[in-house]
Amino acid sequence: MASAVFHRTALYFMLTLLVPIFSVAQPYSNVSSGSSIIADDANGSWLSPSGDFAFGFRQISPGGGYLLAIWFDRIQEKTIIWSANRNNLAAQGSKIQISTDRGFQLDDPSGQPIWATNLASSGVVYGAMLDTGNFVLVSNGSAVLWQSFDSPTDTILPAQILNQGVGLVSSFSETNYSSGRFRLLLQLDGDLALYTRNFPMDNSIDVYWDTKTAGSGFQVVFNQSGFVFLTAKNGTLLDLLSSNGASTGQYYQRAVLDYDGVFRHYVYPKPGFTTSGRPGNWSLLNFLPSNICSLILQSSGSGACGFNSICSLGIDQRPNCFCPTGYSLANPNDRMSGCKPDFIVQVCDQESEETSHFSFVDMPNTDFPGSDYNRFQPVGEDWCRQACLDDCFCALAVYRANTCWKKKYPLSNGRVDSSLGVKALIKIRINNATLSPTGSNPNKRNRYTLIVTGSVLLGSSVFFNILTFVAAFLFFLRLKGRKSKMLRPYTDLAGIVNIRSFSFKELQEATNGFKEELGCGACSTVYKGTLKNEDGRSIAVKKLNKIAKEVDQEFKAEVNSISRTNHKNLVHLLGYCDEGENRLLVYEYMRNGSIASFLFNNSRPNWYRRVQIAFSTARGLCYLHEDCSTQIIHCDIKPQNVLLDESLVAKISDFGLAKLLRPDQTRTMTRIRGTRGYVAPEWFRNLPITAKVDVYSFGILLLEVICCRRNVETSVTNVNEVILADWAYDCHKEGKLHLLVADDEEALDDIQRFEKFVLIAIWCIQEDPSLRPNMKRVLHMLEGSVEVTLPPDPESFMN
Ligand SMILES: *[C@@H]1O[C@H](CO)[C@@H](O)[C@H](O)[C@H]1NC(C)=O
Ligand SMILES: *[C@@H]1O[C@H](CO)[C@@H](O)[C@H](O)[C@H]1NC(C)=O
Ligand SMILES: *[C@@H]1O[C@H](CO)[C@@H](O)[C@H](O)[C@H]1NC(C)=O
Ligand SMILES: *[C@@H]1O[C@H](CO)[C@@H](O)[C@H](O)[C@H]1NC(C)=O
Ligand SMILES: *[C@@H]1O[C@H](CO)[C@@H](O)[C@H](O)[C@H]1NC(C)=O
Ligand SMILES: *[C@@H]1O[C@H](CO)[C@@H](O)[C@H](O)[C@H]1NC(C)=O
Ligand SMILES: *[C@@H]1O[C@H](CO)[C@@H](O)[C@H](O)[C@H]1NC(C)=O
Ligand SMILES: CC(=O)N[C@H]1CO[C@H](CO)[C@@H](O)[C@@H]1O
Repeated sequence: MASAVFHRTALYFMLTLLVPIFSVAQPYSNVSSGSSIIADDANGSWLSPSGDFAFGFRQISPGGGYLLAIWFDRIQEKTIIWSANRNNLAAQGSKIQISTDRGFQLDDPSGQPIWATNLASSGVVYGAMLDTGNFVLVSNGSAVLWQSFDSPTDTILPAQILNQGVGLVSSFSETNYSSGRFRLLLQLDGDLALYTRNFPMDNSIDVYWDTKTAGSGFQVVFNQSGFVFLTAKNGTLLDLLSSNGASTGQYYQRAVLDYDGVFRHYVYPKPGFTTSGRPGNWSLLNFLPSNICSLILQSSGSGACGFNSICSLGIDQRPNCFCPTGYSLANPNDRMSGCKPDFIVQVCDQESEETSHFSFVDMPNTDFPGSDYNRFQPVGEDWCRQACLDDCFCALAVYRANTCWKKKYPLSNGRVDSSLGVKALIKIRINNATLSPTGSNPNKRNRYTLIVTGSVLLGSSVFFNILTFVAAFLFFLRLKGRKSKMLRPYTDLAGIVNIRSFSFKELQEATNGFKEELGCGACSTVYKGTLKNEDGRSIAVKKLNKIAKEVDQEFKAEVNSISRTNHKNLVHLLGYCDEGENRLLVYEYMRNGSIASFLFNNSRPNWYRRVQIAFSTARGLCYLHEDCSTQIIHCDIKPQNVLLDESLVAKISDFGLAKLLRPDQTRTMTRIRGTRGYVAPEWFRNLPITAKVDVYSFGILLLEVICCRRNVETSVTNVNEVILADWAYDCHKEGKLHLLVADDEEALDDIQRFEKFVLIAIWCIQEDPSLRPNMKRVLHMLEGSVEVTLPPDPESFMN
C-alpha cells in the first residue's frame, strides 16, 4: 500500500518535471535519426520551430487509412500541403522512421514497406520540419540529402522552387487526396503547362494552358514576397503567374493545382493578423487559367467536368459542373464523375415510333464541341430539331446561325459559352424525364396496331386475309405519312421552351399551402417550396399580388423574355403559373439569402468575397443591358435583390419584373422622393428612364458592398457620415478614402483596389445620366482593363 502511494507520488513528481521539459522539446527542431511516429489515435507529429507546420499522420476519414503528410498546423483547417502516400494510404499502426542509411521509411504494421526515400548516399543524422513548410533530411556534413520541397504533390509554398521535369498533380477531389485528373508540369524544354491526365493512368493527354516558353523557361519560383513566376536561366522573369503579392509576414500562402484543374494562389491571415480576432479563411488571390471550361477541347477524354456534363464558371471563376436537364450525376458524391440520362435512351427500331416519345429542352449558350458526327448547313432550327428527333443515334443537337450539329454519346467538353449564340437542344424522353411537358399523347401508335392486327385475325379465308391486309397496310401508310408531317412534339412546350408551366395546385402542394414565407415586397410575396418529383429540389415561389391590367396579357410574353436569359449571375426562372387570377413565378432557391443580410449583419464578410460580389453583380447587370435579345432594365437594383446561392455566388433576382410591377413601383418612388436611395434622380425629374438608372443603383450598391455598411446609417456619431455616398465623395475630395474602411484590415491591405472601386462608384452615381458609364464600361473598369479617371462632383448637374 505504502509503496503504491510512493509510486504514485513519484510518478506525479516525475510527470510535473517531465511536462515542462516536454513542452520545451515540443517545437521539435531536429529529429534525430532513429526517431519514429506511429499512425494511431495519438496523432503524434513533428512541428516546425514556429509551430506553423507539422509533419505526421493524418487519418483521412473516420476509420479510414492514414496519410503521411505536412500541413498548416496553426489554423483550423489544418490544410495539407504535401503527402508521401496519397495513392496508398497507410493502415493504423503503420510507422514512419528516419533511418541513417535510407532516410524516411514508411512501413505498414507487418513491416511491409509502403514508401521510402531511398537515398543515393547514406548518412542521415537528423531530419527537421522547417518554418517554410519544407521537411529536410540532413547529413553529418549539414548537406541536405532529401527535402519535401523537391517532390511536391499538388502545392507549392513561398521559398519553394519547381525545377524542369518537376510538376504538381491535383487531388482527386476536395476530400480525396489521391492523384487526380490534372497535372502542372515544368517541362524539360522549359514550357510550363497544364495537362489533363489520362486518369487513372499517369500519362498526360493534352495541354490546356501553357506559357509557351519552350527553350527559355528554367524555374517556377514562389518567392518570399508572395509572387509566383517563371524565370529564365539568367534570372529574368518570363511569366508572372500570380502578381498580387500579399505579405508573407501577415499571411500564410499556398499555390495549389486544385482538383478541378485550376492553379490557385490562396492567402490566409496568420493567427494574430485576423480581423477582429475571428478565425480566418483561405481567400483566393489569383488563379489560372481564366476559364478552364472553354480551354479543354480534346478529341479523347471528357472535358473539364466529365462525360455528358456541362462546365460553367461560378464563384471566384470556379468551374461549376452540372448536368443537362433530364440527366443526373453518375456518382452523386463526385461532381466530376459525369452525368447519366435519367430516361431510357432512344431505341433504334423503325417500327416502334420512338420519335413520338421524345422532346427537346433548350439550353441556350450551351455547347459540346467535339462530339458531333453530322453537320448540316444551311438549315433552320426547326429542321435541326426534327432531324435529331428522327435519328435514334442523335443524343442532342447544337444549333447556331443556320448550322445544325448532331452529337452522339458520350458527350464531351460540355460548357456554357455565351459568346457565340449557340443553343443545345437536349433530347429527352417525354414520359420519363424530369421536365415532362403536358399534352403529348404517346399512345397513338398502339391504336393503329390494333386496327391492323384485329382485322387480320378476324378474316377467315386466305384471300380475304390478304385483301384486308393490303387495305390495312395502305391505310396505315397514309396515316403514317400524314402523321409525320403533323408530328412536332417539341411544339408541345408552347413556345416557352426551357421553362415549365405549373398548375396552381402543384405550387400549393410544393409550398405546403404557402406556409414558409421567405420575403415580402410591395407587390409580391415569396415562399419556399420543394418539388417532390425532382429529388426534392428547393424552389422559391413568387406570388404576384396584383399585376397591372394592361400588362395582364403581356404576362406570358414577359415571362418568356425572362426565361430566355441565361447567365450565372442571374437567378434562374424555372417556371410560372398563369391560372385564373393567379400569377406566380418559380425560381431556383437561393440558400444564402440576400447580400443585404450578408453584408449588414454583425460579422463582416471577407474583403475578397465582397469584391467577388461586386464583380458578379456587375456581370449580371451587364448581361441584362447588353446581351439579351431585348434589353432588360431592372429598375430596382438594391442589396435585397442580389441573392447568394449555396456557394455564395451572387445572382440578381427580380429582373424583368419592372414592366409587370411598374404601377406599384411608381407609388414607392413618390414615397421615398427626396431621400437619397438606390433610385436614380431621373425618376423624379421627368427624364427618360434608360439603363443608366440601374448604373446609378449599382453605384450605391457598390459603395455598400466595399464599405460593408448601409448607404443611410443614422447610428453614426459624425453627421457627415450618415449618407455613405456623400461621405465617400468628401473623403475622395480630401484624399482620405481609407477612412471609409478604417477598421477593415483586409480592405486596407488592398487599398488601391478599394480606392479604384470608390471612384467607379462615384462615376456611377453622377446626377447627370449621360456622365454615368454604361455597365460594360463599369465592368471593364472594375476588372482593370479600362483606366478609371477622376470623377466630377456627382451633384454638379443640379447646380
Ligand atoms: C539542429 O542541428 C544542426 C546541426 O547539428 C545545428 O546546427 C542546429 O543548431 C540544430 N538545431 C536545433 C534547434 O537544435
Ligand atoms: C486525432 O485526430 C482526429 C481527427 O483529426 C480526431 O478526431 C481525434 O480525436 C484525434 N485523436 C487524438 C488522440 O487527439
Ligand atoms: C560523417 O561524414 C563523414 C564524411 O563526410 C563520414 O566519413 C563519417 O562516417 C560520417 N559520420 C557519421 C556518424 O555518419
Ligand atoms: C479516392 O479516389 C480514388 C480514385 O477514384 C479511389 O480509388 C479511392 O478509393 C478514393 N479514396 C477514398 C479514401 O475515397
Ligand atoms: C535572359 O534570357 C532570356 C531568355 O533566354 C532572354 O530573352 C534575355 O534577353 C536574357 N537576358 C539577359 C539580361 O541576358
Ligand atoms: C519577388 O518577386 C517580385 C517580382 O519579381 C519582386 O518584386 C520581389 O522583390 C521579390 N521578392 C523577393 C524577396 O525576392
Ligand atoms: C426513367 O426510367 C429509367 C429506367 O426505368 C429509370 O432508371 C429512371 O429513374 C426514370 N427516370 C425518371 C425521371 O423517372
Ligand atoms: C467560404 C468559407 O470558407 N467560409 C468560412 C470562413 O470561416 C468561417 C469560420 O471560420 C466558416 O464558418 C466559413 O464557412
